[in-house]
Amino acid sequence: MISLFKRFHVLIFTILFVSSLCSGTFVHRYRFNVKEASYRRLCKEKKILTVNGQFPGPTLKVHKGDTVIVDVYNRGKYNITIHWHGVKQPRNPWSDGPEYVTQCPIQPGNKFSQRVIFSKEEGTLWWHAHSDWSRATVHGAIIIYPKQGTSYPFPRPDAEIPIILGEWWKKDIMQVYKEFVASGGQPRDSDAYTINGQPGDFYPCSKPGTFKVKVTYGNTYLLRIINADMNEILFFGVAKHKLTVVATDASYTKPLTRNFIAITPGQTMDCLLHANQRQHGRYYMAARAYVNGRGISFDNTTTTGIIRYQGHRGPSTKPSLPYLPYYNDTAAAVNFTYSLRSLDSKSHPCLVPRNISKRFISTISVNAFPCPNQTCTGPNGTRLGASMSNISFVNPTFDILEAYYHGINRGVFGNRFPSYPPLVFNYTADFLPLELEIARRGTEAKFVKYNSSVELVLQGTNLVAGIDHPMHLHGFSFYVVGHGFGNFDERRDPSGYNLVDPPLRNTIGVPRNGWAAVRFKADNPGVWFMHCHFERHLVWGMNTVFIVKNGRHPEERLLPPPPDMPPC
Ligand SMILES: *[C@@H]1O[C@H](CO)[C@@H](O)[C@H](O)[C@H]1NC(C)=O
Ligand SMILES: *[C@@H]1O[C@H](CO)[C@@H](O)[C@H](O)[C@H]1NC(C)=O
Ligand SMILES: *[C@@H]1O[C@H](CO)[C@@H](O)[C@H](O)[C@H]1NC(C)=O
Ligand SMILES: *[C@@H]1O[C@H](CO)[C@@H](O)[C@H](O)[C@H]1NC(C)=O
Ligand SMILES: *[C@@H]1O[C@H](CO)[C@@H](O)[C@H](O)[C@H]1NC(C)=O
Ligand SMILES: *[C@@H]1O[C@H](CO)[C@@H](O)[C@H](O)[C@H]1NC(C)=O
Ligand SMILES: *[C@@H]1O[C@H](CO)[C@@H](O)[C@H](O)[C@H]1NC(C)=O
Ligand SMILES: *[C@@H]1O[C@H](CO)[C@@H](O)[C@H](O)[C@H]1NC(C)=O
Ligand SMILES: *[C@@H]1O[C@H](CO)[C@@H](O)[C@H](O)[C@H]1NC(C)=O
Ligand SMILES: *[C@@H]1O[C@H](CO)[C@@H](O)[C@H](O)[C@H]1NC(C)=O
Ligand SMILES: [Cu+2]
Repeated sequence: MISLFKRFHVLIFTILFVSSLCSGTFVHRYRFNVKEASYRRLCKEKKILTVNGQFPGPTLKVHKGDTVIVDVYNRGKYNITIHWHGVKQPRNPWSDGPEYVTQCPIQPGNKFSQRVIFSKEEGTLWWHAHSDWSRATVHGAIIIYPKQGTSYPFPRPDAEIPIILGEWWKKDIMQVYKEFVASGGQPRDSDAYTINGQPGDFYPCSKPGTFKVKVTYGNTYLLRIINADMNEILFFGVAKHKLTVVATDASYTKPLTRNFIAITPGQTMDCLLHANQRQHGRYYMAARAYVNGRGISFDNTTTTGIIRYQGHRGPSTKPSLPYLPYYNDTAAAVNFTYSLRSLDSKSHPCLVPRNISKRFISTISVNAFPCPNQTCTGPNGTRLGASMSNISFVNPTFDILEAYYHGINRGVFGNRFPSYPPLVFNYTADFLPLELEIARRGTEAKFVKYNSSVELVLQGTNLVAGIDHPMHLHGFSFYVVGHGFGNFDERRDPSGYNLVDPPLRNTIGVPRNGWAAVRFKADNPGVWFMHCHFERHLVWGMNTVFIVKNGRHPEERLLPPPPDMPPC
């Protein structure tokens, strides 16, 4: 099976099998050496930060409910942290990773052993750096198989094909990041998108490296698709083949068969592909951006890989390209995303909270701050920013989790993140007063009672420029119970919610000019980051922190910190 994946041959890395440790059991121990390695793409050799010299990085393979330990060694020159995206880490935010939220970064030369506790997740997730812009190249797949003795809730696929979608800059990523922050404007667009680290046939010098996979007529393949790119939502499809989505964000869905998918940064999707083309030829898989925002520049290129049927001889026939919607086709993106449903079977029930203890409404906005002498490259010389509920999140210099745990909050964070937007206005009006574009800068958390059933409505605004936002929550998956265009109406809209089989996700694309409502049970004590998964918006401050308080029983309380928390 593995031999099918030509490019994945090289992904061999150290796994030490250890069976137990005094404070619990774990299955695997992985070693992550974060270090530079040389890669040639787009005709140019450059040094990138990697894990174990691999790009994309090594795949973690576990079974549902396993615990693994990853020893992260920082052999690079920058501070780094690693996040296990979508892994809920019950009671263990200590290993979650976002810098200055749950830990101080691992400084060059240092090491941190992270305990990654899997619980309900089953399917595909991923891990990535959660400090500056390192995640552009520091990321990899996490595959979570059903528990031994159980099986997929769909016919067993003949093989699996990981598809990691990424974004590549010719320039050094730290340079791109520094210029972006210094300019106050939009970041430089990437030069390519990638499939498993390769741009594909439509970019210069890229043809020999194009990701290729052989399939056999009649077989079914499980595509484990991860959007690891930095700043764009993507459409993805395979020419002349349909994709049947069976899981999103490591939770099973009712099968949804479509010609293409839309996937935001942070999201993962398991799709079945039936190799049913009699013509034993070659077919492109392709991805390109979905962007709907006025005057927003973006990388408008297309990345491709090739599916080749076994028995096909010679490279003579030109593969065909899949149909993908136009770059600004919001109807196509929203239709796809909000057609997904939880599997909701006996063995995989949908446990959406039907009653809620608390509804929070939060506006998500791009902002424009004054800039000395209007020398920034934001609109009219402003400095661009972003916010949730008009608070533009500022990273503290010491992590919130340790400050909270040790009761030394003061000067690190406040508890004044509002439950409702501080100002009610027509969020989705085409033109908004310029004075509303300035947010307040701060580090404010929202405290939540243990076991409460939380509803969070994320309301997009058109301040500066409206655009879709992929909002991600750490420590939980949430049920996406509703969405709509315009302004959320608290009296009317909840009656339209799906409280039967909404999809369970960790990242949801909130549509431009609209809102999305999610629900989760706050049964995981800890400090949990919430943020837009567009890296530029994260840097600008479209973030907040939920602090779920301890419950009464010992098993409802935070685990103690590991002995080797990185110091600040
Ligand atoms: C992006 O590329 C498509 C297809 O080549 C083209 O139709 C479209 O005009 C381009 N859009 C922008 C904003 O460059
Ligand atoms: C998409 O962009 C085209 C121009 O490239 C424009 O004519 C069209 O109105 C846009 N569609 C939407 C839904 O914004
Ligand atoms: C959503 O897309 C599907 C498949 O293309 C189509 O059949 C359906 O009519 C669309 N629904 C809406 C509301 O546009
Ligand atoms: C939800 O709340 C209503 C009214 O407070 C109550 O009658 C109902 O039993 C609750 N349902 C559940 C599932 O807790
Ligand atoms: C802004 O411009 C004034 C006048 O040209 C100049 O004196 C001042 O140093 C500038 N300030 C900054 C921060 O560049
Ligand atoms: C830039 O300035 C012009 C003219 O005052 C104004 O119409 C426009 O809305 C401003 N744009 C932003 C984003 O501030
Ligand atoms: C908000 O703005 C939109 C777009 O301009 C408009 O259609 C709508 O009527 C406005 N809503 C209210 C309540 O003013
Ligand atoms: C956000 O807060 C700032 C500072 O208090 C204020 O100037 C601005 O109008 C507020 N904007 C919104 C949309 O609430
Ligand atoms: C939390 O909920 C669980 C299951 O619903 C229950 O067993 C437990 O007692 C609750 N704990 C608290 C502190 O409410
Ligand atoms: C690296 O992290 C340490 C500890 O938080 C901090 O003091 C230092 O400024 C960081 N270095 C950079 C380049 O951000
Ligand atoms: Cu965003």
